[in-house]
Amino acid sequence: MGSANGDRELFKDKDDFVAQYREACETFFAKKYDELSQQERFCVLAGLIANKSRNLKVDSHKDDKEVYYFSLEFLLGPLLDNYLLNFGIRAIVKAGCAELGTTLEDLVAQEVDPGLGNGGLGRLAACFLDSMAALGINGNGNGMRYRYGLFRQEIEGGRQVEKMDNWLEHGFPWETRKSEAAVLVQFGGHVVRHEEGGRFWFTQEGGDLIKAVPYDVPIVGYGAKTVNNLRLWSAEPAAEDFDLDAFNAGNYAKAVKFRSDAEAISQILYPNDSGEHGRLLRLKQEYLFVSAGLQTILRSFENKYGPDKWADFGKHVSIHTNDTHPAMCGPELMRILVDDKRVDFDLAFKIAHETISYTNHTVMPEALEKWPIGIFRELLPRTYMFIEEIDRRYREGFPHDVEGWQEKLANTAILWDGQVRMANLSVIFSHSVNGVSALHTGILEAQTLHDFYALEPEKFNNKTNGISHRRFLGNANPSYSRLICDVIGEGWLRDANELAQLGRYEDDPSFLEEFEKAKAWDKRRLADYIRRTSGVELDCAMVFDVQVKRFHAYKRQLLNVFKILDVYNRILSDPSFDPRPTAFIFSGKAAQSYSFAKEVIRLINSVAEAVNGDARVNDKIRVAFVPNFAVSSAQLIYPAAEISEQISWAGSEASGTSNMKLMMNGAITLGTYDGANVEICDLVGEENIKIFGLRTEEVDALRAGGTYWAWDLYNRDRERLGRVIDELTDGTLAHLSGNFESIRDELMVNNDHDLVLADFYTYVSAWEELVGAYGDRRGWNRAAVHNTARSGYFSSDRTIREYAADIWHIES
Ligand code: 26V
Repeated sequence: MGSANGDRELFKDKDDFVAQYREACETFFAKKYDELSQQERFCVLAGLIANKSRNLKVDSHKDDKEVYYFSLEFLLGPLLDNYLLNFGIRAIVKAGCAELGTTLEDLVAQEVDPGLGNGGLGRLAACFLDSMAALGINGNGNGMRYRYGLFRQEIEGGRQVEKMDNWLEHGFPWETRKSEAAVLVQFGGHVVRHEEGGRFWFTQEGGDLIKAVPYDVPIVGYGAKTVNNLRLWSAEPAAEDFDLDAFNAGNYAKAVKFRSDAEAISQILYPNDSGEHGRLLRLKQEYLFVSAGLQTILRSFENKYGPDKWADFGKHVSIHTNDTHPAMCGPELMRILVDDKRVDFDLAFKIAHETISYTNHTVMPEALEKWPIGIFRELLPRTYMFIEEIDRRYREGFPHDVEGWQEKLANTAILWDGQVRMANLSVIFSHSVNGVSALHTGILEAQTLHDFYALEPEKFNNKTNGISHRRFLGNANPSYSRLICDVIGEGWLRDANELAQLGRYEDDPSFLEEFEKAKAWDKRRLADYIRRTSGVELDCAMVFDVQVKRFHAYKRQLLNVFKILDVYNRILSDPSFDPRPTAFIFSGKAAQSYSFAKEVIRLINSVAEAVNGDARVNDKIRVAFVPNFAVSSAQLIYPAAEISEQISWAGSEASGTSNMKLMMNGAITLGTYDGANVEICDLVGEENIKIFGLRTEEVDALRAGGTYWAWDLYNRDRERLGRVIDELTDGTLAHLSGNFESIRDELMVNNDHDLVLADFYTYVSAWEELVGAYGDRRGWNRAAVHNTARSGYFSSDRTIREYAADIWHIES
């Protein structure tokens, strides 16, 4: 792929690159290139590119309006290859590295993978940064610089073991510490009322002052016309409050406690799906990045437009809140405007409301964030007053002429039952609320947020998620990308809709053969990686059937395991059963405290051990669990996949994004009618996807009817389903580290909340039909290429264009 950046070139040619690279080695390490380790060489290369990025003047922002995307998570993944692609200098750098005697791939592999996010939500934020920069939007990220990212996962005796993620060990070459831009954030203390000449105001006195120090990462858009900024905050003590007495008494830990207390705030990333909220430190994180971000934005607005233009704030600034973690943006913006800028209360609310928008990412009731009022008020006494007053006015202004208004008010108030309900806080302070797929937005409107929707339907809109096609096809899949560029050129990297041109090649036998070769190369690459990381040997002639995502009951990795066990049993007991040889590949992390999810990981590894070591079946089926799922390993897995497992129960997965990444790489979806699977189905047509299982209405009806009974399903079929359930506890799978009583209990004692048994038969049949079709290689490859050709819609460029037009009201 050639030059995407036109006149803004970093290196004239390969020789210029080599000369600059050699020179940078001497400047950075005072050593010659040849004397450096590969890790050091990577550092110099990344530092060189990062420096150039920082010094690039922003060439064009299509609109003056600034967007700030507030997110507690930005799951960036490795950056070097992405920068090279966006600058259009991959070919030059690759050739230069070869001349220097190394491969670019090897240098790229040295980069740490910053895991500053849990999964889909954090990766979405990173994709949005890429797209905002590509589209010339003045869009910046605001988040947290965690000292330790999401834990590193190792597997011991089949079990997940969590290890510290010391991602800053070798430094992070893309960031710059901006000490001069630090701001103070106040926690605790008490509120004092002041009055003078009939005017009154409040101050927050005492408590702790924390210094928030920003680290900036330049975000270069495709073509390098736009450089935006990701600002990540780190917490430090506001002053060196060294405890001299303690020090003199030899109590060194106490002497420096002020420092560790402050730094604790940005020390770790919280897992999002363990129900571990209610932690004071998490609330501090949420407030710190909100307050520090807002203070900075207001300061720069004041510098640009003057001290009395606050009424225009919403015309020039949009603040987007990624889920409810930044929900304090509303009351905190009001607090700063009212207390520091002396803006009138009503105007301050109007400004906040005009500026702020909110994306909801889940309808799972246990996932909706709530904080005890007591904790909240004690930590943030002044900000809380704004919540309380807005809640009071909301109640007062609530229409009393609708039937059942008391219940509707109870559902939508911010404060209830001793808690601050963050979703309601977000909705009330925002001018726009969106869901992340058509189905999900429908559920928000009809159920989760229905009482809000009935009051203000125009506030609600859908923005189906998207992914960076540049990273997840361009960077991740060089073999297929090259093939695509050969036939339709490079335009698709800028405009993913151009992938539709691949439609012309769906019936071209030589193109389909080339596709199969590219896929074979990707499968080999993944098989090598799997051998190195898990010791499992895969046969690349097998179908690669992939389920990679966080482990959660609703995502039903367990259903997939049940299918594998059923296939295993049937191969053994029925000589006529001869399914297409398949490699089942899993990867993903479970939250530390989520024991059910961790047991499912152990189950997969136990099944892997049983199956892979059983010569009666292991030429038919193999199972691999790839440890430590992260953006970098994901980029090896997606390209090699042939079946994309998207099997959450209908109505549970808000959107999913691995479904899009896999589809784009030519995998066929085997999925329920859930999240964005519905839209994938619409785009590719029913003959190019395999949909199975209960629909949302059926799930609702089954639950509402109260007639679902797991034991009935068990008793009805002791041969297949019953046998699989028994195998959880009869010793069949106990060799690695014991039986699986708790999983069996979840199904048979808790009556199978996630409907694994209910969807079992339709799922296994759907899988059999799908792999049955694999024998027709031409037909399969046709469907795979068709999936890629229709995947342009899922570029996050499209998603961001929609946010820009409908929510932020800017030109892109
Ligand atoms: C959190 C929790 C916490 C308590 C236990 C149950 C539970 C279930 C789900 C979650 C997820 C929280 C928010 C989140 O990460 N949502 C994900 O956002 C992605 C980007 O929009 C989307 O593709 C995923 O479908 C959605 O789960």
